Amino acid sequence: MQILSNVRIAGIAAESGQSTLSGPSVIVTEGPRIAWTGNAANLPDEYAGAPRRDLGGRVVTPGLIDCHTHVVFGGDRAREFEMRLEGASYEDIARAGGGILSSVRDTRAASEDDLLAQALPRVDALLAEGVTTIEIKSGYGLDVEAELKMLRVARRIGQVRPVTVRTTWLAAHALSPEYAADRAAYLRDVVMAGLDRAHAEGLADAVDGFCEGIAFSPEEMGLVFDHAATLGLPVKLHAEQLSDLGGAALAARHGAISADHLEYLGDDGIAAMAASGTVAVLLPGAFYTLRETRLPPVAALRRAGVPIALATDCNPGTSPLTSLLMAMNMGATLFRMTPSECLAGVTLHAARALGLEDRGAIRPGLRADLAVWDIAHPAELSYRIGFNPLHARIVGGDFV
Ligand code: DI6
Ligand code: FE
Repeated sequence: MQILSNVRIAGIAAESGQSTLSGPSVIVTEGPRIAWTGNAANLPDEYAGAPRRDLGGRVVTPGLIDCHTHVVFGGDRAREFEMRLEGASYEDIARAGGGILSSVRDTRAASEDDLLAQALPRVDALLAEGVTTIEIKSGYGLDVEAELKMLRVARRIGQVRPVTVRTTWLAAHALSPEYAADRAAYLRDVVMAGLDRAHAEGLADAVDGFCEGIAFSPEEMGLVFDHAATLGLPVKLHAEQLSDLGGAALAARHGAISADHLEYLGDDGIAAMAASGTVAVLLPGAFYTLRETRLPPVAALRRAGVPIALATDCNPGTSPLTSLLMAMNMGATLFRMTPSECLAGVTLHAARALGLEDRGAIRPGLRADLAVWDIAHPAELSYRIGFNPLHARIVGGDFV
């Protein structure tokens, strides 16, 4: 048991939606959970003897949650970035064997230890900004063994660093070259048979896919989701990133915990997501990198009461972003989300996007995953660009 004293707790006002800050408060943690929060004067006697740590009036938020990443992959795509700036199109690069398939080659060729060593600096950059939970997807293996390898590396990240890792099976990210002539066989032999293996080995917490003209159709993803349901696994979807195929509505029909990207989301998709409680995960790093101009329908999502989350989408092709604070800044500046929406987007709503009910807020009974900041007001987390005011990260009650 410990008492974190002299903290100011960042919250969100119910009526105005603006960020709020409590007066000097205490948070009592007991093991990995929050036991009590409130004004020091009301501290129950049972906690009075616990060791105290004075946090000097600093602002405390829930630990940040990056609910959409592809942080495990081999190699990088800096040369491709350079080629695009020299005039090559995405298609030119793909025809020359680059693009996503170059990441697949590098990921297949890497050992588990190599992939771990390559991913850790990216993970550490996220943790240095107060991230305490991270979702990690497969999707650069595109064969069963390489996909499983990616998720084993993801699990190892959660063992060697103080962070909760949630894993997602994303074999339906792209069609592997070996199956170019037989999509149905890819779905059967790699996506679904591999999912059975991942599930049996405890490697998959959820199932995702890329629903797009250049990837998989809603019909194909429906088959994958039906299979996920037989295993009791929650589903989510990369939907409406480059076009509107009705992916979000499909995901909502399957009770998806989230639909992600959503630049081309229309009213039907919004209504379907609102009805099913599916979280909208917006990914401004990919929007920025691809120099998209079509904005996700933030105002309509807000009106419909769809919870909005923000994530880095950290990946080597379209979002080489390892800063969740930067994603918050982009959520505000590019997408016109309010600072309090941005904060909810990387805490409470990000937890919901992962199906986690035990975190994302500061309340008795929830996990004591906290971030302590050297700021005067929570809006600063979205306002600053490229500045990291983290003072301390607390994971399961421990300062780390
Ligand atoms: N959406 C994207 O933008 C990336 N994946 C996805 O589902 C692209 C991944 C890559 O180019 O490596
Ligand atoms: Fe993604």
